[in-house]
Parts: sequence; structure tokens; C-alpha cells
Amino acid sequence: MKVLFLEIDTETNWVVASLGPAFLAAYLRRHGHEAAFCRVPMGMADEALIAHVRREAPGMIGLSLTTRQWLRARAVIAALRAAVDVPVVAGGLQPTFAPEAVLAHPGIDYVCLGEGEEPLLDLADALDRGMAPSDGDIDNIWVAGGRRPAMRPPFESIDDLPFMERDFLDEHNGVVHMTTQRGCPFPCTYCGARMYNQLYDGIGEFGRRRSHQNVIEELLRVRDAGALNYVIFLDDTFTINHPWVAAFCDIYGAELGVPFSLHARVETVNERMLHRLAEAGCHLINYGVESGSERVRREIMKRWTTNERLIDVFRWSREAGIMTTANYMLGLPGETREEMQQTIDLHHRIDPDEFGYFVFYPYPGTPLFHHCRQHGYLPEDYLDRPANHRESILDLPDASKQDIAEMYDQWTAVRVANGWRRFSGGDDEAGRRIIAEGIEAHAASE
Ligand code: B12
Ligand code: SF4
Repeated sequence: MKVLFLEIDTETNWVVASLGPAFLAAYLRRHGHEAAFCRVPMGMADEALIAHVRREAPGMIGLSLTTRQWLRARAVIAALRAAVDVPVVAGGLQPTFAPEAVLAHPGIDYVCLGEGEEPLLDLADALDRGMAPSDGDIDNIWVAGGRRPAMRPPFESIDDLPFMERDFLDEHNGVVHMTTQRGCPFPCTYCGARMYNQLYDGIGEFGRRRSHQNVIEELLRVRDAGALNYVIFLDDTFTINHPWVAAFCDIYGAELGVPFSLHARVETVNERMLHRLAEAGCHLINYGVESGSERVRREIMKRWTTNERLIDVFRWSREAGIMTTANYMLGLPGETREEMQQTIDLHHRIDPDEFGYFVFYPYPGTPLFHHCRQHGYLPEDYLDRPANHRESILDLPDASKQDIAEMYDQWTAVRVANGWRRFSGGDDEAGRRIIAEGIEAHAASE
């Protein structure tokens, strides 16, 4: 059977690398099925998508959904299903942690809970045999109108999974995406990803890592097939296992040595590791800073690191020759306006090369989602509102929507000043021009 995966874009100016579907497609192809990919960019007319789906004539549509994608996805699927009769299965974070809401939507026939390789294969096999599965037939697959299915354990050795299908990943100029692990051991209360641990609690260990050989083999294969110029490691926390990272640095440095970036938590790195990573080719590390208030991090987010540690790690990274990105959040329940200001103050002290700032949105399944529901901070119709990171969806007692919007604007001002400083090289005229061009390009893309 042919499974057509749709990637529902929610942004005009950047595209998402469809890692989940790239894994699923590889698994389906290994087992004799066909897999195709279709990006649904903003502005794509329903008629164009319908025509494309008719041409592809899939036996099933696969949707991979984060929370942000859900609102647009359900409209797209409604239009598609009105015209084409093809079963639709949805998987990923939103279907896994808000399955009832997703299945309540006409047009979605099945939801896959958690890891999708084996359940999707079972579903494709069943449909191929002409058997529409019903309640309880396939573990992890929740049939519309049925009951929550049993869960199978996570795939035991992720080395046994086939490598991602690169035609799903929108890669150009030898810049490639990689994952070396699944799962993150930390307990951050806002994090959608860490909820997989809970989903598999008592069923199997979700945290797994690939062997070095397996990772290097995939990269060598990419290099042999074309170009390999830069590797983006998208693991939640690349640096959690020091012996693994040390051996990786040796092997990667010797066999590949092309520059790479990764995500890390400051608690999981030290000066020595940063130097080893730099020698192996590490060019950029994305760190989650999240808040400048130790109280907010400790009491609200369950992140216990100190501001001093954050400042040290950014300095050590710079000294090792690694560029840094810091990510921040604002507008969490219980955070005051003063504490949001402390985040901007800390930003100036750690002085990263680049940064991102996001208004908090409570993702389904997370402790902060339940907290917001219990306290009435989240509006009843939250599923019908966009899940973006520019304005707050919450009605909070400690900071108003206006407070959060003003703090967001302050971040934007920091961004403009930062861009000016970085790109103008001190030349004011050049800085003004770059910012004007940037604003124009951004306006054109909205
Ligand atoms: C890499 C990454 C990105 C990349 C690429 C995203 C992508 N879709 O691949 C980039 C940088 C572009 C990105 C951007 C953003 N991201 Co991001 N990202 C991640 C990250 C770190 C890893 C994703 C990954 O590697 N997955 C690996 C694959 C194998 O796992 P998977 O996607 O879960 O897929 C498996 C199963 O879910 C299932 N499955 C998935 N799809 C389907 C479909 C079908 C049909 C079936 C049957 C099964 C199935 O099977 C797959 C294989 O087992 C996750 C954290 C995480 N660990 O999930 C955050 C995460 C997904 N991102 C998140 C967020 C918030 C964002 C942004 C909104 C950030 C921002 N503020 O701008 C944007 C917007 C993305 C969007 N359009 O929604 C949140 C989402 C929370 C939520 N509930 O929606 C996460 C969970 C981070 C977090 N800590 O909370 N992100
Ligand atoms: S460290 Fe990152 S991926 Fe891990 S639980 Fe915290 S936010 Fe999630």
C-alpha cells in the first residue's frame, strides 16, 4: 500500500524537517510498502492538495502533528475528506497526548499513540488485506469511536531501525538532520517531549541511544550519496551520557569532522567536554535557558540550575570556540512581570550569539497543561485557538496578557539591537539598512 504523509506547515518563512515521517517511511519501505511525502505550505489551495492526493492515489494518509499544526491540519483534512475517500491516521505529539480531541474530528480515522513504526506497519498490512481494524486489534492504534488501545513497548534497539528517508527532510547544500537518541530523562514541566517517558511508564524504557557505528554509518552513507557539509543533531539533549559523547567525539572527528550543531542542557556539559566537542567539529550549541529567575526555573519549570552556572557555560562554550544560541520563555503561570524582566537581564549577562524567545503555551499532557486547566487559566475553547508563541492564550493572575505582550515587544527590541550589533560591524548606516530589509522581508512572508 502507498502511505502519503502530509506535512502541514504553519509558517511561511521556514520549513519543518519531517523526522517522524522520515523514520516511518523508511520502516514501511523496508517492509514492502510505498511511502510518499507532500508538504502543504501556507496558502496552498485545498483544490491543489485534493488534485495532488488524487494523482498519488494513496491507500492511507499519514499526518504527523505537533500542537501548533493541529488547528490548520483539521481544516485541511475536512476539505480533503469531503472530496477524497481515503483513511487518515494521525500520530505525533498532539494525537498522542490529546487523542480524544483529535479523534473527535470527522476525517481522522485512527490515532497512533507514541512510537509509530510498528503500529503503522500493522495498520498498513491490515488495510492491505482489506480488513479495517476495529477496537483493540492493533496495539497503539486508537480507532475512531473505539476505546484506548493497549500499548506495545518502545522499539528495543533503535539501531535496528532503518535510516531516515532523506527525501522527506528538505535538505539542501549538504546540511543534514540527524537524531542519535529517543527520550530525555529530565522532568521539565512544560515539555511535550518528556511526556513520552510517562506514556511508556511500566511498559518499557523510552530512553535509548544509537551506537556510534550506526550513527557514523548513516552519515557516511549520506556523504557517499552526495554532499555532507554540516550536521544538525536534533536530539533533545545530546550531552547526557559523557562516555558516549567522548567516544563520539573521537570517532566523528576522525571519520567525518564536518561542522555540527547540537542541543544541550547546561548541567550536562563541562569545560573539558566542550573542548572535545569543539575539536570534533562542534560549531554551535543550542541551550535552553528559559528564565532568568532561579525561582521560576526551580519552582515552576523543575529546572534546578543556577544563573552562575548558565553564565559559566556560555563563557566556556565561547572560550572553546563554539557559538551559542539561548532559548527563553515568558508568560508561565506564576511568573511575574519582574521575573520576565530578569530573563532579559540574564540574557545580557550570558550574551549568546543568537537567541529565541517564546510566549509559553501549555502543551497537552504536560504538568503545566494540567495546572492551567485546573486553575481555569486556559480558555474552554483552547483547541479552537492557535497555539503560537507570540501571544499568551492564558488568563493568568500574576501577569496580564498585556504585560506579556509588552515583554515580548521588549524582546523584539533586544533582537533588533542584537541584529544591528552583530551584522553591522558597528556601521550604523549598514545596520539601519539590514534591519529595514529584515522587517520588509518578514512583512512579506506573513
Ligand atoms: C527536531 C525538533 C524540531 C525541528 C523539526 C520539527 C519536526 N517536526 O521534526 C524544528 C527546529 C523545525 C522544530 C520547530 C518547532 N518545534 Co520542535 N522539536 C523538535 C524535537 C527536539 C525533536 C523531534 C524529533 O526529532 N522527533 C523524532 C521523531 C522520530 O519523533 P516523533 O516526531 O515524535 O515521531 C514519532 C512518533 O511521534 C510517531 N509519529 C509521529 N508522526 C506520526 C505520524 C503517523 C501517521 C504515525 C502513525 C505516527 C507518527 O512515530 C514517530 C516515530 O516513532 C522535539 C522534541 C521531541 N523529542 O519530540 C521538539 C518539539 C516537537 N518541538 C516543539 C515545538 C514547540 C516547536 C516549535 C513550536 C518551537 C517554536 N517555539 O517555534 C517549532 C514549530 C514546529 C511545528 N511546526 O509545529 C515541541 C512540541 C510540543 C507539542 N506538543 O506540540 C517539542 C515536543 C519540544 C518540547 N520540548 O516541548 N522542532
Ligand atoms: S531538557 Fe529539554 S527535552 Fe528534556 S525534558 Fe527538559 S525541555 Fe524537555
